[in-house]
Amino acid sequence: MASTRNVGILKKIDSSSGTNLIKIYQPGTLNLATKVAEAKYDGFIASLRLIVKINSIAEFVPPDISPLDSDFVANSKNKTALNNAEKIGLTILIGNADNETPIELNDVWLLSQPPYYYVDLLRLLTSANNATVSSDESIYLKLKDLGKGLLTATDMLIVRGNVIETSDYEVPSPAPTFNINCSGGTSTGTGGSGTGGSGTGGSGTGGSGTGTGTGGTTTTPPVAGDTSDLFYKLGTNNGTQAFENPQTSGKVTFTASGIDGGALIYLTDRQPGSFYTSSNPNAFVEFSLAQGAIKPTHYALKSRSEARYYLRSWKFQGLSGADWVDLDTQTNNTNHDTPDQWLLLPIPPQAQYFSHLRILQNGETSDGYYFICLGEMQVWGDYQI
Ligand SMILES: [Ca+2]
Repeated sequence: MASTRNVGILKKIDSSSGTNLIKIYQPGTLNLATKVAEAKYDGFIASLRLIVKINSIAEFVPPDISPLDSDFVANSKNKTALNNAEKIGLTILIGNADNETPIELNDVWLLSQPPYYYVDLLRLLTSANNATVSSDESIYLKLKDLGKGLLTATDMLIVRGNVIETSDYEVPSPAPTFNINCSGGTSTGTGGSGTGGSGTGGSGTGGSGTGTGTGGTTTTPPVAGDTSDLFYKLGTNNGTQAFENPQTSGKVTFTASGIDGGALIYLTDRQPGSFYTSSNPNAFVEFSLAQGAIKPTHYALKSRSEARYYLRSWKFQGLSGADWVDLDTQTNNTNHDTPDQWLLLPIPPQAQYFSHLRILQNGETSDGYYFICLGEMQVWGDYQI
């Protein structure tokens, strides 16, 4: 759909202008704040007036025309007065991309008629009610010395106009922004209600009481292995399709410091399995999101389907600019001690979204060496595209 906008022309011409070409309008060059760089505009000049304040030359004296003068005589007197008047020439020109030198369209004489008067420049461009200026055209003015010099410090011309600009350029729709809640489950509670008991007996009196409860929706922490994590939601397109490993579809890309066993794709396949890096100090497994970023709240690591070489010391980090930021640090965490065992880890509140995160191992495994052995990884948080 074509876009339309109204823009104003306002240009001051003074003694500094000399006989230079003065560009007063080119479509799409005004109102930079609303300009779309890719768009080409056509301009329909609705009004274009020149305010003339000239007092450096002799004031124009209108001819003495009698009501008895015939039209011929009156015209003749006017012509003579204008011819004899002191004046400054003004030329209006139009140029386009194919012509380095703009072409002169019309001239007008500027007189001294204090305090000021108007010249309708639109009439110099067209006989129609508006002048069309194509996207590759520009309108110029140029002063001309007619024997009495040019503008001096006490003179001023002001160009004022209004233009309706249109463009066939379609402003692209902004990228869809959506938010996937990968922050665990939500539960809606219903309040209980109770009525107090009453009773009589002996010398006792029955108790009485009422109870009401209010229901509410709460976000519950994720459970390792659940389906509220980012990788599962990416894999199911936020629950709209059957799960496909997000590494297969390219929604997330994993890399590692080295691979000695299994494949990175096993880390998001929702299946038991065994992957391990090569045994190098500071081994890492990192992933980057093809779209969007997450402000993580939790992550989970599942041990591989074979015993030994459990993770003990590591950092979970997010890439901020060129720096890795520690989101969680574990030192000699001995929770992993059997195959296929999940470990859920909370992350302190973060202000930043990350699209590139990693596990960096900074100590030996349970059995020495520096393998990172994992069966699956998960991350939760606020994910936005
Ligand atoms: Ca797996």
